[in-house]
Amino acid sequence: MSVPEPDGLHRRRNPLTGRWVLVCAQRNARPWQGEVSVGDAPQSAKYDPHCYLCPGNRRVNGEVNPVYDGPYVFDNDFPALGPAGADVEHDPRGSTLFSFEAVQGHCRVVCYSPDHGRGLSRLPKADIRAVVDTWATESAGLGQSHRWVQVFENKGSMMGCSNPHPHGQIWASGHLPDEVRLEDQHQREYFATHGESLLCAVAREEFAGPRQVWANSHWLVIVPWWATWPFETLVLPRHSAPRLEALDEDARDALAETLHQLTRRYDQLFSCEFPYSMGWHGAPYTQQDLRPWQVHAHFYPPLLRSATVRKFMVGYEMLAEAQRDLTAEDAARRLRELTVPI
Ligand code: H2U
Ligand code: ZN
Repeated sequence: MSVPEPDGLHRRRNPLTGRWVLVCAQRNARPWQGEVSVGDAPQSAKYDPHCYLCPGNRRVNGEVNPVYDGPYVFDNDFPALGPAGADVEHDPRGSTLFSFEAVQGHCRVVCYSPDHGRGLSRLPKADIRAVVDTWATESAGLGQSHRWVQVFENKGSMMGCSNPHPHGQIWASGHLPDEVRLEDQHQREYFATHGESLLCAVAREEFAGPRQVWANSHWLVIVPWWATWPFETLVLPRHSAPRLEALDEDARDALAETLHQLTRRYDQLFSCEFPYSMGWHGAPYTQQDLRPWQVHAHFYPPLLRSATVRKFMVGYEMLAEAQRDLTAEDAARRLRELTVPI
């Protein structure tokens, strides 16, 4: 049984990270005379001759993209991570105050489709499925030589996306990044105590509950109990699946349908190209025991009240803890009650 909405001011704990969020539902009614951001204009052209990512066009470094007809993946021309730097080793002698370690990694860019004007929310389901397959194949490939493979997308200029051509990124690294280290630790601790995967338990408890946005036989979309961003969602498998590449054909088709449902609902919510950062977390590649882990996607959209008014994670959030202005249950209900055109 899903836990109902608590009354009044309270804090909620995120069992994946151990962090807390302060929930002050009544604050969303406060007057707003601050920044009103300008939303992105929808891209209507299928092809833009000036786009670095369109098929057949020249990228910044001079390389020419092939005339691709499905997802297209290439090595990032400006990678944040590369082969191990010089001979910097983890050096505890550095000092306990100023320690450091060498990092090694590989960065790729994934163009979702040749169509410059169609992001995930506008792609047909078969094309979203092709993106799912690409994420899975790339993760498995990079996972052979990296401990962590981070698949993600920054959508919209509000989230720092550098180009409107629908695309995401993959950063693989030899180290386990901080956010994931926390999720790994908490999922393992939960499994050791309860003998069940934490996110399997969450999916079971939340199915058909007040925080559900959408479900099919394989997937569940919820505004998590511990959401910090106003319309944050978590995409969870309803059956055991530690990584994207473990998903069978049916689960991948069902995921394409789920992403179609979620991203279309997002666009409808404020009648705009809904911005977000999203990404996938699955079992780290050095992990022997995969049972604690469930693959899942986090969607972190910045918008609060309209296409132009965003939530700022500033003063209290930076200095004390996350705080949200509407409850997870309200956000879920608003997303759930939208109808999605076929
Ligand atoms: P973002 O929009 O999330 O920044 O992702 C775009 C990435 O694409 C960015 O990391 C890369 C940028 O380095 N890129 C290339 O590798 N080549 C190009 O010609 C343009 C952008
Ligand atoms: Zn383009």
